[in-house]
Amino acid sequence: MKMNILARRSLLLLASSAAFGAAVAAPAAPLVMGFSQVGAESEWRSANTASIKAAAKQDGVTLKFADAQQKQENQVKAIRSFIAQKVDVIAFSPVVESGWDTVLREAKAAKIPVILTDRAVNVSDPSLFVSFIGSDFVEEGRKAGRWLLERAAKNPGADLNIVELQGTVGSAPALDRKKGFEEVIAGNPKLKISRSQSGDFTRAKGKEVMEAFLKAKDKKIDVLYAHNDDMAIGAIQAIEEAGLKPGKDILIISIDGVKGAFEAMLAGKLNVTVECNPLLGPQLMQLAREVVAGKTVAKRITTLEGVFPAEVAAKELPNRRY
Ligand code: GYE
Repeated sequence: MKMNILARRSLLLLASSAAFGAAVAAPAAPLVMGFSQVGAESEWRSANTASIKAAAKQDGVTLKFADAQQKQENQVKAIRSFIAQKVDVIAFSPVVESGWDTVLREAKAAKIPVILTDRAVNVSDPSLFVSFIGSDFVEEGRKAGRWLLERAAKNPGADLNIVELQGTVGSAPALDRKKGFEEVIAGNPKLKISRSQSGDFTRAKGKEVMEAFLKAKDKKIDVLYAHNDDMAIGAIQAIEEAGLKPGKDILIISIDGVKGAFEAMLAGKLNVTVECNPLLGPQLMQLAREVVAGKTVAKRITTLEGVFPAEVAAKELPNRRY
């Protein structure tokens, strides 16, 4: 791991100025971070990007930011270019979980520490990254499932047919949100997922896939579980266009807690959103400083999050920061 780059740099500067008889320390060079973002697929992602950029600015970190447009190959390219530029630290939000071993080994060989933000990776050697800062997606899925269990308990007897809009195939939040939800609803045999497909975390895809679910018409749909708010919002449009009432004819559960979800809840079209906090910037900058200074940091840093049913939407909307 790189040891205390900033201290080393200011020492060098101090030594060279001392040689000219000056006793003042020149300011330390700013920390340089290469950040590879997933893309701009959702409201959550835009808030996450804004948080990272603002925190870097506030903290005096030079940020090299690359948008991968939801493609792993673009992230690999960006990471390689950060290595070539010899940045102090690399941070990235991996679009999918697997396929990172090679490029992360290259970063390790170049002695550049890597921090994962938001999404996790599946690597054989955990020393390929120093820390992971982000949400517990399995727990978010469980929270969504628990809301439905409680709701179903108020209506004993009825079977509920659930359709699921998954996030990006192979991504940590899609895999984990599915797992957590399924684990909880397994507690009630009347709750069954009949269809499940990816909507890639976008509104447009969420709408398109929901249209296909509705067209199938083999079974009445009672519940939609969407892995993020944007897909739920897209699906709401599809449901309305099919002449049904979202939030009433079909119960809708989603995840993120973005403003758009609160507005949909106020309009009676969404029943609940599980919070996933995208404002990771300040924590990331602090962590990067500690890592570059050679401090031992926690391998896993989890963000704190709540659940917001429609009943509290009006009270909570003014407090929302994303
Ligand atoms: O839920 C979704 C976004 O990785 C937690 O990615 C993030 C997810 C978020 O596109 O809206």
